[in-house]
Amino acid sequence: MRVMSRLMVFGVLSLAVILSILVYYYYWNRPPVEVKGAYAVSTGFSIGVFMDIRNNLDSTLCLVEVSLLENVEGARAELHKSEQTNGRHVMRPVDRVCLDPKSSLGLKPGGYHVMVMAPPHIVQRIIEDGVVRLELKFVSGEKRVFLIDVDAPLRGESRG
Ligand SMILES: [Cu+2]
Repeated sequence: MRVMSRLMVFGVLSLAVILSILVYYYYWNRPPVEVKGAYAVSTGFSIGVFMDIRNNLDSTLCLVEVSLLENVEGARAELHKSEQTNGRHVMRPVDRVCLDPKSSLGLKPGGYHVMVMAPPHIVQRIIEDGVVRLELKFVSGEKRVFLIDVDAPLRGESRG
């Protein structure tokens, strides 16, 4: 019995140590900027790219530039915001998207998004491997720059 209870104490202590290490890595050792759940939707004339961004810094973080990593001529990537204006769905380019300290933001249909624009045959070439590759440039409140590569798998096509 005494051996059993010693084993149990040892087990509980080991578990506590392992849990502390896990908590440390997940919460205190998080990367400054996290991008998750990226996906792309093609209309045939353009590609919308959507994702979740997390700012783990203690300062504001702004997405200031998006660029296509694929080696194709004649395509450009822009940051857009979709809005309802007089009951109509419109989108306009924005020069930055900012996140408060320790906050998340979803780039999603109907809101902020990345849009790749190109002639249809170039759009076809970009999506033929099923993935849209982007580089995102972030600048933090204390002027640190973060370059993050994102692979956005194609999630179907829609016309219009
Ligand atoms: Cu757009």
